[in-house]
Amino acid sequence: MPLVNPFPDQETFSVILDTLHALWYASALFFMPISIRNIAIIAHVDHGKTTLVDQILRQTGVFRSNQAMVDCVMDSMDLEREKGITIKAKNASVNLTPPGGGDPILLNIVDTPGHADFGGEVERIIRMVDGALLVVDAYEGPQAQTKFVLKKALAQGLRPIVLINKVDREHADPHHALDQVFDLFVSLHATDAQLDFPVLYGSGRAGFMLPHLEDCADESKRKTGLQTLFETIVRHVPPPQADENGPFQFLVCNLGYDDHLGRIAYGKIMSGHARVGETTYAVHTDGNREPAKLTMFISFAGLAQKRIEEIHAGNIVGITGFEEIAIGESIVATPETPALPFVEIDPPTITMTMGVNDGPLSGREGKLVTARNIRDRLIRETRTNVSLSVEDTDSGNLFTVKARGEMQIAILVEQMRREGFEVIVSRPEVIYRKEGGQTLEPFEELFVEISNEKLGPILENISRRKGHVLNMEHHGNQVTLHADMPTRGLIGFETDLVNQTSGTGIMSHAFREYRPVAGEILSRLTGMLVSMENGIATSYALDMLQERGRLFVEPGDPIYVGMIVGECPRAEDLNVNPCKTKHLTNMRSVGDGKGIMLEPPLKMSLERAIEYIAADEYVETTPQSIRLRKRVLNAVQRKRAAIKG
Ligand SMILES: Nc1nc2c(ncn2[C@@H]2O[C@H](COP(=O)(O)OP(=O)(O)OP(=O)(O)O)[C@@H](O)[C@H]2O)c(=O)[nH]1
Ligand SMILES: [Mg+2]
Repeated sequence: MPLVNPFPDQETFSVILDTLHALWYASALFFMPISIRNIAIIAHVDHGKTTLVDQILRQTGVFRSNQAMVDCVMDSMDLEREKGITIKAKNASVNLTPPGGGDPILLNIVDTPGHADFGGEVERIIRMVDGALLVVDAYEGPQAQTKFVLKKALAQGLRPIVLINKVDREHADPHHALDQVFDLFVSLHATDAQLDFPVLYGSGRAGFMLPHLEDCADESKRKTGLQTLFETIVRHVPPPQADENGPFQFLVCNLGYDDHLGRIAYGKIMSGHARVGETTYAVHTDGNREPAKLTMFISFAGLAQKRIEEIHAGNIVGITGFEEIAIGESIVATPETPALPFVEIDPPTITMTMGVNDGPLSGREGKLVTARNIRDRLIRETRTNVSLSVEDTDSGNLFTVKARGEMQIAILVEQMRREGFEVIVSRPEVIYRKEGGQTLEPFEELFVEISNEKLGPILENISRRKGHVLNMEHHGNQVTLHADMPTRGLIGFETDLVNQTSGTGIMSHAFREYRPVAGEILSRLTGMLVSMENGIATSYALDMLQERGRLFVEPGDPIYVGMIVGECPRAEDLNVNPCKTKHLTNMRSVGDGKGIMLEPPLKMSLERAIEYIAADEYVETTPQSIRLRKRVLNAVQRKRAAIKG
């Protein structure tokens, strides 16, 4: 009989240890006296926010020091992991020991996304915190989104702590980065108190932040880790200005959904306290008040969430009981308690059409294909994604989606593909405005970082897109361009930048303001190879077609009339037959495909495809495929439609 080993193997042992540790940590947070600090971590994309949060979690005991932990543990969505970026803001809580000892302090941390398209997340998160860590890459210095998030933080009256991060990077210039940060504070009209910001230098990845740059080279100082940061937070960030004895007022800053709990409203208790079972009132944007019983409270404990019975002013928690609540709305004690002020966030700047896949291959791969499915999904998205809006169109099969940028749309469509949706998507267009008889369009601030030898072609590209270079800074072999460009010109610019610099150029942009329209911008300069047959692509046909341009399909791909199979250098489209087989010709067949060398097809990412297509085209997306097609599939009808305009 096999002996039962009373000692678990190493892996099981490790799981038991982790579980015990998590329970211990959660109970420590649960019973401790409540002294609170609420902070947001804000920065430009990739400047190291989520990596820093990893180290905060480690160094405050949420994870055991030797416990295995994935990098950027807060980036928990599949797409966040794959793309290596944060898309949604997320909360965590840790326990800090105050500098002079005493009761622990609860630190609520909100990690925010740095990509401009997800700026809406930052705007609403900023309202529930009392302090911010502004993370700046010591090599890149402040970038477009640094300015955006700092502006929002300063406007909210926060006094950020500046972290000059990644000092370990080659060619990092922390002093220069700090100078630029200071100038940025000044240009954003920071108050004297805000200008007097504390600065720490360090590396989030290596897990240290120190008050003097020289200390970063000192091994013994580095060993103090994030201790100085924790002390600075406790000293510099004020406890929440919330009145425990006032009437209950809760500001909804984020929404979640759980299959068992229903809708969860996350936010901050601005005043008062509440117990589970009490009846409170949701004050909706239209002024309507809806009563409901508070069914559950959720507080954060490390990365986990804990049920609690009572909530108090100043804390950040989740509340269940209100199904129809929206971000920016309040939950208050009585029908008379005033609602908290609703803060408008920046408007969407681009619009596109999304709708039912009406192509001949529709329904082969996706399960969710009807207008009803798509509409419900889009409406659901707008409830948690405040910077997105959806409108019906005259056609019941198409919807207008408004967003901050094409990346935001691409992420939504990518999520939908994974959930089993099939949709067609148009090219994004900017949202114009009429003011005093004049048409205005959105302009953005653009930062581009390229090597010197690419300067000529990039400058030419910027000017073709009606951009104006405001500043050019050479450092070593690199040059940083600061420009001003219509959002319209920015669509497709990133693809060009990647192509023109072989992937080495980086860019960032952020909305600036609406201004009079800048004039015509020529978009794609090439025409398309459009199929005039239904069938399967053959190597024989593709071999002939590749003489005419760059192909997007490969032998065996299903093809339909009106589908785009490649790009040709001429400006006009060319109707082609990619399904032609040899026996249709007079040549003797020796097996189709033998001896044929085809260039690998150009496979576009969803994001790239969306900005690549022209106004009379769609991207067709299904769980397995991304295809490009003409809006009007039939060639004759297409020609007629083009003539009609
Ligand atoms: N050299 C160096 N690299 C770092 C450091 N901290 C983070 N990184 C790297 O920078 C990249 C981006 O880090 P993230 O933590 O995802 O940045 P983020 O600010 O959260 O990015 P978004 O949420 O997408 O805006 C990753 O490849 C990290 O490994 C650091 O201190 N030094
Ligand atoms: Mg991140």
